[in-house]
Amino acid sequence: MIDKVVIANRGEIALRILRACRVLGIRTVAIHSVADSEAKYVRLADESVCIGPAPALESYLNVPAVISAAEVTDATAIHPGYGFLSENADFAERVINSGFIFIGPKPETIRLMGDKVSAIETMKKAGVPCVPGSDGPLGDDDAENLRIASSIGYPVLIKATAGGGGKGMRVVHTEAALLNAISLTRAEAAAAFNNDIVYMEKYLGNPRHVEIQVLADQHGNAVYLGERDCSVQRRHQKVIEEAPAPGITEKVRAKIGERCAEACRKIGYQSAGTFEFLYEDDEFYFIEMNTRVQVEHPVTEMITGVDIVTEQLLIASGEKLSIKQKDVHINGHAFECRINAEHPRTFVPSPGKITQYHQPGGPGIRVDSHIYNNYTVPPYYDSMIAKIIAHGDTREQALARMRVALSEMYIDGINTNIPLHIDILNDGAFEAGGVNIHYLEKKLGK
Ligand code: MV4
Repeated sequence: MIDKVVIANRGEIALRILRACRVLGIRTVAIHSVADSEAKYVRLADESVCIGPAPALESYLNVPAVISAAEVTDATAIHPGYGFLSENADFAERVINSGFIFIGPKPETIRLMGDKVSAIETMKKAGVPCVPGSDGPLGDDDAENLRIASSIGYPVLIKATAGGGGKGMRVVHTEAALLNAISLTRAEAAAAFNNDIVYMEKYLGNPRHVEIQVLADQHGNAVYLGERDCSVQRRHQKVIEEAPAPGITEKVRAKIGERCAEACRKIGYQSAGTFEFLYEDDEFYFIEMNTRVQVEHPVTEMITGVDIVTEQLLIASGEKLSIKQKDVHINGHAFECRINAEHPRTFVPSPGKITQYHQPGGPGIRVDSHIYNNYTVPPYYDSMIAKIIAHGDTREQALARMRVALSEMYIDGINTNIPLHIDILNDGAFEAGGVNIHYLEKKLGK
């Protein structure tokens, strides 16, 4: 059993992991940069280690420093949270080779899913529906690439195998533009990722981003916890997520969910994971798998009652999943609004001192945040400072509760995107449900 965990992250997720550990009676080590010395979760942890200066490359991304912190505190395991080193297979491998438990999937699974071509190939073989595409890397044969594109049908998308999250993609509308687009995407991928492998997919014009949450243990058990709709995004940063996804029936959920759970069993997946799909014209198309706990995991926790971070800790300890598929029931609806320290219209980051903070509350409201009165938001990291999660019996009730929560949340001293959230929640298209990935950028553009 894990008895001491190094929390290799910061901000709200560090606090989230800390709370899960404390409930299980697991001791905690907070590691932090110089910029996060005053953080609340650092004070709450049993021990803390300053691992370096403010820039993430010298602290949260510094592999030897993170592993040394586990060594000097005699920890059992390392939880990477999201971002930073969470999907770095080499890091996971070094954690394990140093004698610690990595709270996540096996390094080879992280590596497999980090390479999009191998992830898609694996999932296709495991019975998960994928986007029609090149089924593997594109070669140097121009005639062959033109043939692949015309058999898929234009528009097509050229993607870097090492990309993901929106980096290294190019839409191609005509045959005349194909070969140049492949060369350009290859060159960009080589420069950005040191990997020039690219592949081709049918370009879906107006999809929704719907993802399936899974949990899998080390004993071959896997469950799906339903889906989340994360279509409200700007420049590949999600802004609002909800679960369940509007319009997805129990039958459709069971069908795609079971495909994902079965794929986990087939590939020996362990820990929490997310299958990312594009959803268009009532069909799911797999695009990527995330091998970490995600920012938006709370909406799934609210509608299923399953504590995903606790399950990660238990799975990493070698325990069997505490739930079977028949125990998973979707109860009501939940939204998450990501509160960022940024200007609500220009999106310019707004770090600085929070001079007054009032946290919303009431039935169905959960706030995951590390901020407090007089906390200073450092300028070095992601601008997300809080997540408001609102649950209700119905989508309408959850939405009404979220509106009240947003109106109660008062943050003075810095700019936040709370006004943007209020605006989206009062927008007819969002209220109706089922907006696609272009919704927010279109709304902001006009
Ligand atoms: C696509 C797509 C349309 N067709 N693939 C963007 C990030 C990466 N995770 C995959 N992405 C996309 N892949 C095909 N075949 C459109 C996007 C996309 C997108 C996907 C999810 C959420 C937001 C997005 C915003 C722009 C483009």
